Amino acid sequence: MNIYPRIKKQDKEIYAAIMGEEKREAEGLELIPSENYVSRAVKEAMASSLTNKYSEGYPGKRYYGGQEFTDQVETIAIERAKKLFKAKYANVQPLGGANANIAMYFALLEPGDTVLGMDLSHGGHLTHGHPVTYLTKIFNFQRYKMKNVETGEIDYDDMRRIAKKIKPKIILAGFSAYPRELDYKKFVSIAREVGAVSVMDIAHIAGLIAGKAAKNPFDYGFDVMTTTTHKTLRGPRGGMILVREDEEIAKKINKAVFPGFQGGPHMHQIAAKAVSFGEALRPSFKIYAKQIIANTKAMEKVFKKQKARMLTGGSDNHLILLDVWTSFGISGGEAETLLDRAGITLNKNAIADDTRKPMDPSGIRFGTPAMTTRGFKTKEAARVAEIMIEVLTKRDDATVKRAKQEIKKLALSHPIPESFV
Ligand code: DSN
Repeated sequence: MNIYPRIKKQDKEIYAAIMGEEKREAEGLELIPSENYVSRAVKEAMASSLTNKYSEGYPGKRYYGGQEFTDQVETIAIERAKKLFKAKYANVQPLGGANANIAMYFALLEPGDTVLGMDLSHGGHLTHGHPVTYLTKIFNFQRYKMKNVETGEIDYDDMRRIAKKIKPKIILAGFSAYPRELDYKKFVSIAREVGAVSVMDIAHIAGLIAGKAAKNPFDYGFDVMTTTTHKTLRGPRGGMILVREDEEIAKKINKAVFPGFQGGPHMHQIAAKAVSFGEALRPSFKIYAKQIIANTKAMEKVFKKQKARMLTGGSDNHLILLDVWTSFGISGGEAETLLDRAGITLNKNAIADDTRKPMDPSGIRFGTPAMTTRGFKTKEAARVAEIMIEVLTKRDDATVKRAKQEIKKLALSHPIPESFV
């Protein structure tokens, strides 16, 4: 566990909350597939004096003086990002994934233009055009879906038909709750057929791509990738935009990020991104990325044996979407609360064609990036799945209590690592 002597001395309230979170993370099991644990080196960068500096602009072209070291930091982050993802251009300034997507839309579209993206209920993301976002006041979002929710196959014929009809300016791939790999070739060919820019939001699987455990959309001709840096990639909270090769697109994206949307970049975060990219460039990160998928497969096997309903029939990546309503007769919200009491943190999630409401849907979403960082292998991952099934099936206090004890033991015997090098 980390200690914070100065905060302890100076601010008891915040210290207590931070220590509460430290304990929660140490003793519980994090199964939210978009979360992870960063190294101490990444935390040190985030806590550095770089937080003091304003650096509007880009390396070599800033609006304020005193940029000798911030330029070094941002240039290193950019170069490492380019190498990790085989990109010609990288913008490491977006403050988060939503910011990255918003800047990308404004860089590539005029108001009223159309984007064709994955339906949220079939695995897409709020920023891919959900009506609750302000983006939909400015751009026109149309959706494609899965053809078969039991296999996860996307309806590419329908996507092509819609694309030809509506002539989108962007064809958007990517997801926050989809457990399969996409057919990148098909996306790119449809985008080229209708003259759209192909964009993949890799936020969830960036670490799998960087670790070469998943295909890189740039190898199939995608034009742009947006991402967060804090999920499978195991960096600090933040965003990034990558461009395969088009200089004009890269220029537009830089302009949209700053001055279009953001002010001064958060240089301490950018330094932390650079440190985490350095970690991801090491051979050990490939082993980590492969293990994430092996651990998901181990969990998948247990749920398959139980004949539980997984959306798309299972998973090829880091996450599983389980229909707990059909499989165990409880709602996603109830399952989330029950498992939380057993020390397992995950999230309720809508499933494709859900008959229940978004605030208490039929599914739960969970994954293996954080447990894999803790050193869990397939044996431990499978055991976690067995414990989940026991809790979801029996649901009595004694079972939950027993599960919590075992989860705590498992967690404490796999402490969150301080270093990955
Ligand atoms: N909140 C992230 C997730 O959990 O997938 C996406 O924004």
